[in-house]
Amino acid sequence: MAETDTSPFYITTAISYPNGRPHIGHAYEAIAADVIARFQRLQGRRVRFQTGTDEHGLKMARKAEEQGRTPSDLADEMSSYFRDMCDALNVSYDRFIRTSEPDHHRASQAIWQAMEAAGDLYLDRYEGWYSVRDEAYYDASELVEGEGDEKLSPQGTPVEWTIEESWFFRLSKYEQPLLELLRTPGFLEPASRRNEMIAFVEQGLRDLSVSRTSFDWGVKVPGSDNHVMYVWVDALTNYLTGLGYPDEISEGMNTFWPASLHLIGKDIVRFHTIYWPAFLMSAKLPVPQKVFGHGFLLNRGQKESKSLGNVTDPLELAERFGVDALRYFLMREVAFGQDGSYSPEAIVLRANAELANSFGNLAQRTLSMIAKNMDGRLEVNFSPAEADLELRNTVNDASRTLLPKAFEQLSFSTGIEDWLRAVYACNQYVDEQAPWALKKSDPDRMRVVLTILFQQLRTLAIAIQPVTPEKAAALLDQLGIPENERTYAAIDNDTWFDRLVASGFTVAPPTPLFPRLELPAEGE
Ligand code: ME8
Repeated sequence: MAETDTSPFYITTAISYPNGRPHIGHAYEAIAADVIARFQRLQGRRVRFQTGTDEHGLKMARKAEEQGRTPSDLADEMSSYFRDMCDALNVSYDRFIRTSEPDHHRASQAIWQAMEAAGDLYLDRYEGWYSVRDEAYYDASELVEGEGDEKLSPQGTPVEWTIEESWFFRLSKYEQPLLELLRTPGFLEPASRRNEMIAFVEQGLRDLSVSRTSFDWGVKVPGSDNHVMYVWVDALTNYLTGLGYPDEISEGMNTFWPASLHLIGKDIVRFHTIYWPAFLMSAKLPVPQKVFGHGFLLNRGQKESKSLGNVTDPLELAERFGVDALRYFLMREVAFGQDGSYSPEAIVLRANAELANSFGNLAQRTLSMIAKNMDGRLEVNFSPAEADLELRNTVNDASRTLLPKAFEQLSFSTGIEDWLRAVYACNQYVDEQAPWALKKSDPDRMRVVLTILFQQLRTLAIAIQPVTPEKAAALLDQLGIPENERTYAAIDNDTWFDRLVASGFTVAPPTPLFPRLELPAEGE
């Protein structure tokens, strides 16, 4: 057995623009990051997990103006919905950061000063295209034609011609180190996103405009009071703020920087794998170990938008189908890294087939038979038959080897499928052993069979905790497993069963874990 890796693990999501309420894409990213954070905790790692809201910039300022309110008022209201969403979805963040917070202004000014000290900032005039929706500068060569002669960004958003005095960052200086970084295996995943970034750097990097003078909703540039930082400079710095940067002896920085993983969507890979590492190199800080750009979630194959009227509130989905069913669906349905689609029907089909009818039913029938036919008392001191050992191997292999290996590689759907195969093996074992028939023909064997199943339920429940934390905990409670014995390493502990029995534990008649969901009515 390999020794447990207890090293620190720092994971972040993108921080969301609170210019509206959270949508399903935000929920998807928060849930995926939470699955990783919980998985790493169960592996024994010391985890720090940060998420939050990105509150500055022109996009926020304009939205607030449209609504006749201040940007800070808009941010206060909307940011609270993002935090509520995380709480409702059981997202176990350690810090929910808001970039309007004072410690974040201090950290952003500190990294600015470090870049200035490196000689990487100079004052000039910016003349070029800017997309407020993307909060991004684009070179004329990157633009595409929209309707009429309207120019659009490569993401299809409107751009406007901008001329203003601006501070510039010497991005061009970092071409070579960035190419080396982008070619480092594992730095940017999935690998399919790598070539695009390498091509972007290879065609030559222009220095980046990093301050604005035409509005003031942002972090002030030190020593240049009429400038606020370009929103991405401060936004990216959030990952340091949460660790106590710039305090020299900050425990957070010493322990958790460089980040183990920035989890983001595919549309903001350029900011995280080109601009961000360059800022860090300039400030003489280590670069993150990995950036993963996940795919987009579509509603029945379509992008959600107000004009199509198909925007879904993730909390409504969670309320209707259950938080864990939604989490399970999102992680199971889509190969992580690729785009995926969801619909109420697809959620119901998966949740019913895999959670209610397979895992839930396995727990329900095993525990009720133990409660009813064995007075809740488990069998001790038996020698397992070959079929029992085989089942135990299958379940252990899925839970201790296959699922963790897949989750380590962020292949959640594969890992869950491995786990599900072990659930199916248990159900097949129930059918083959037919404990209801053994009740009459061989009650001793019935007790062994049900006890073996009880033990497999424990392993399966421990393994799936990152995905369905609430339901897994509810099952582990019913199985009498103490909270401090639910890590992956605990699966191998061979004294747990004797201790449980010795404690006088009995199985109570179970409460169903996953109720069967109803298919939505036509047109929903
Ligand atoms: O980009 N499916 O904020 P944001 C999956 N503030 N993911 C999606 C998605 C979808 N349909 N739509 C958006 C920003 N996302 C910046 C980030 S980080 C220092 C600053 C993802 O609110 C998107 O890719 O537009 C991003 O990772 C996150 O949601 C927040 O998007």
